[in-house]
Amino acid sequence: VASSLGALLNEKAVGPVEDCVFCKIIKGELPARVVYEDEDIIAFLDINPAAPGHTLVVPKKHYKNILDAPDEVVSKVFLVAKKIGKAAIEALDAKGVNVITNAEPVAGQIVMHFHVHVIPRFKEDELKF
Ligand code: D5M
Repeated sequence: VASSLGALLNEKAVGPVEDCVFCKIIKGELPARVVYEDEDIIAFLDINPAAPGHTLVVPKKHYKNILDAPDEVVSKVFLVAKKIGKAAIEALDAKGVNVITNAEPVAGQIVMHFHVHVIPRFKEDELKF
């Protein structure tokens, strides 16, 4: 009981967060160009793409960022990111991908719902990360 109680108290997921733009997309209250969806994860095109096909991979449960999310959620998100990276190479003829996540505003996090960026890279696209 102690360990399950401890686990419950450490559970950082919260219900849909009002004013969270990604929670709204997940609830279908805001449009998104969805490229992948399963029970736990949704992935959609970034509204402000750094490169064509720039995709965000997002857990459906709200966690603030990678530091707050349980390991299983982090694993699932990155496995989907890998799948999307491979799809970008196949479908868009990208030559590589950046897979990145920002945690906390000081690191550039703007949307406070955990997400991973998959950014297809093309020869000589001159992006800097
Ligand atoms: O990146 C947050 C990212 O989220 C940023 O690249 C823009 C993107 N964004 C914000 N609102 C939307 C909507 N409505 N659809 C799609 N993409 C969106 P961060 O890592 O927090 O700096």
